This record gives sequence, C-alpha cells and structure tokens, in this order.
Amino acid sequence: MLKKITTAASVVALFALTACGGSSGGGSTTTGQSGDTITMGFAQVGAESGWRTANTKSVQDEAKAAGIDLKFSDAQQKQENQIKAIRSYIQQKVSVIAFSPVVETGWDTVLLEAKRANIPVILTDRSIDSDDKSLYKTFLGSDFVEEGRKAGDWLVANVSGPTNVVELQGTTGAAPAIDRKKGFEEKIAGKSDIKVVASQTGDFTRSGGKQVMEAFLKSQPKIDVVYAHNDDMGLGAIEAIKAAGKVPGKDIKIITVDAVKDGMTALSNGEINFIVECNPLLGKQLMDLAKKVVKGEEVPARVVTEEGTFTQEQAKAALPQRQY
Ligand code: GZL
Repeated sequence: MLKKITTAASVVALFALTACGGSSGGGSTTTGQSGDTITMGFAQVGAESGWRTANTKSVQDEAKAAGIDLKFSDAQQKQENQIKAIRSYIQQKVSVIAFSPVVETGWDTVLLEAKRANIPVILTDRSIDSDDKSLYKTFLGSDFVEEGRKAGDWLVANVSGPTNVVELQGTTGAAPAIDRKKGFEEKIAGKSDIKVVASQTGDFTRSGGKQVMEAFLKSQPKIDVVYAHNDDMGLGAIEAIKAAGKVPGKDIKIITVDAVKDGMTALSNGEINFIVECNPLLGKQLMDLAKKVVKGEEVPARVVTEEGTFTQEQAKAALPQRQY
C-alpha cells in the first residue's frame, strides 16, 4: 500500500511501502513531552458498516501496540454524541483528541474549546468544512473525490448506449458522500447517454441501501447501473434486486466503494461489477501522528492514503490476502 505524505508548505512526497494492516510490536507505554502516558480520546462515527468495524479495530489494536491509553466512544452516527464525547475528553484532559466527523459542518465551537484547552486534534477518515485550519493539526484519510472519479471512469469505459444510473448516497452531509458524488459526476459529465435518474441517501447502511433500492425499483422504469457510495449499501441493493426477480451484476450492474470482505466476496461472485478501495486501516498512521503531535513536532497538514480498485477477476485473486 503506497502512502503519500504531503506537507502544507511544500510538497515533499515520501512514499513508504507499508503492509496493509501491519501493526508494530511494542505494547510498552508511550509517553508524551511531560513523560506521562499519552492518552487519546477517540470519537468514532458509529458501527454502521463493515468499513467502520475494520477502522475501529485498527484504531484499537494500534493504540495498544503503541502503548497509547485509548478512550473510545461510538456516536451511533449522531453529531451531538460526537460533540459530547469530545467535550468529555477535554474535561478528562487527554493528551490528544482524534475523531472522524460524521458530517462536514458544525464543529468550530467544540474544536475551539479543545484548542483553548491546549489539546491537539487529529481528523481521521473524514474531514470538516471549516475556514479555521488551526482547529486541527492534520487530516489523515482518503481522497473521496478521487474515489468517485475512479467509479465514474469505470462506468464510462464499461457501458455503451443509453444508461440509467441510480445512486445510493452515503450519510447526508458527510465528506465521503459529498465528494464521491462530486468525483463521479465529474467523470460522467458530457456523456449524454449516461443519466443519473435517481439519487438518495442510504446512510451507508445495508438496510438503508436495500430500502432505497426497493423504492427505486418501483419508481424507475429502467435501471441499468447502481452506484453505491459504500459496499454495505450495495449489498443491500443486491437483496432488493434479487427480490425483484432480477440478476445483480448482470441485469443491473453495481459499482461500490470500500472493498471490505463482504463486498469483495460479492464482486468475486459476479454480483458486484467494480469496487473502488477505501482503506480503513488508519490506526498505525494515526498513532504515529499522535506521538509527534503530543511532542509538539511538525506533522503534514494532510496525509492521503492511496488506494486501488478491483474488478471481479482481481477480487478473486485478492480475497485470500484481505485483512478485513
Ligand atoms: C470512508 C468512510 C465511510 C465508508 C463507509 O472513509 O467514512 O464511512 O466508505 C463508512 O463504509 O460508513
């Protein structure tokens, strides 16, 4: 897995090959500037998808391996719960706060409270839409616009003639939902034969994807392709397509994002046609960044994880080695 690290001031691309999901040894306690054990308050989005489960495991495992004392909360995909968790971490005077913002906006007030308490913040997985870049030290996560572009590129190269697409969007207001839609639209723009005839949020869950796809199958006379912003919603759509007596991957092609095991299995079975990878194993990089930030060392403003894509044949070959 190639990881590209860029700094805000200059582009110094350091490419380091790291094993996907590799974790360091250790387990000894890591101390910060004061010599005390580093404590990290982590406010997780929820447990909405296979990707999130893998991401949570990576954060927990790598905190343990790094000797960082992790305080962890699950917000059940509610912003108010994440804000409450961040406030409790501030009160507990943790060394560093890390979180994946469930939506892009509404964070300035609580992050200003963390700043005034001199607690550094790291954004991981998803970013925020704020003019005040001093509210966090770095953003570690994927380029979701690029993920959408990869999905659009595959569609343009693999369909011909009038093509009706239905889109299962991620959580409304979430960076991956906004950006995966943006990148996809960029690539199909000007292709007059390709039309997104319906687009609605399935909230990144399997049940959400199934319910929305059931509605699309009733309301749309002709559906050729499903573009789902994550595997879980794509898997829900497969259930709805089968229940409607159609063959997923053949009657209706399916493109998803993530490449978690269940998605890759459906891809290798021919029920999904293409998956854009989004790597959830951010734990090791997060802990390395946290150690630097607590010591007051300079860190890149943006750390982008480069990811691949999978066809059905590539999924068959890759599945045995997949970490999640
Ligand atoms: C993407 C992540 C998204 C995944 C979904 O980095 O935020 O949230 O694509 C997950 O599976 O629910």
